[in-house]
Amino acid sequence: MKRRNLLIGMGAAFVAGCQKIGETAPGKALLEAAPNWHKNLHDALGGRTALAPEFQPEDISPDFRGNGSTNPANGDYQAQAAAGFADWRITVGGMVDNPMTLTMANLRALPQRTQITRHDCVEGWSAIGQWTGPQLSTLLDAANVQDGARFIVFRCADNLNGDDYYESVDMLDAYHPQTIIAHQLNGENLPVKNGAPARMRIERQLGYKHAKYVTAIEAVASLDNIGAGKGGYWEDRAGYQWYAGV
Ligand SMILES: Nc1nc2c(c(=O)[nH]1)N[C@H]1C(S)=C(S)[C@@H](COP(=O)(O)O)O[C@H]1N2
Ligand SMILES: [Mo]
Repeated sequence: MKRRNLLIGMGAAFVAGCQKIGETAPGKALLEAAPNWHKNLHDALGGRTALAPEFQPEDISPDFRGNGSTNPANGDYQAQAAAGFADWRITVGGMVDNPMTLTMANLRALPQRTQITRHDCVEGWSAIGQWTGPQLSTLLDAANVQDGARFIVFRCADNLNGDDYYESVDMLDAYHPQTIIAHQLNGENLPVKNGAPARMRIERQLGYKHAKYVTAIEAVASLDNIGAGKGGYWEDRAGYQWYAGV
């Protein structure tokens, strides 16, 4: 099913279209995925499909700091990094018709999007960077997400204080045009501190949603049995909101 077409259909007429979208079956499912007031408010304001602001090259921060995990020590990450991530694989699976396994060369061969955006961390810092990578929607369309799927889960290579980092978004953010799997920051391969070799950019969301060191992308119907069931590492651990719209 092509939820992307629904998004394109929403476009600028989103506010006026809210009711209409709510009447269609997939639209209703998307709106029902709203678990909290913040997301509902964002929906009501028509902000869900709007683009995040994009900036100019002169706005780029001289140093994009690393936060959270900045050099994963667990698993075989160090060996993979030493090999230039030649053996890195990203799987696309769960509720999809065509599960896929991608190399970094596969990711780079897809149509690319480059965007200069501001990253906002809840710890109280922001930075502007230029990110390049394929849109997540390209992969999801190729994998053909099944009708019952409501969320996309991102698995990460790092283990932080005993728990594997992971994150999740709903289909509106998954198919948002600025949601990309970035493999470049400011025109260079991603530094290890920023999530090498690939990390999510989900530009309508706060920093902790932008999963680094991505190893797997999974379509699921429910978040209940993943981690502690709250949809992400910080959501499980510290009660951060699952919907972190900016
Ligand atoms: N795998 C993984 N992804 C992660 C984190 C992490 O610790 N591990 N930290 C998150 C947080 S809180 C922020 S603010 C951003 C930081 O991205 P940066 O290191 O590129 O600044 O990554 C997010 N994604
Ligand atoms: Mo953060």
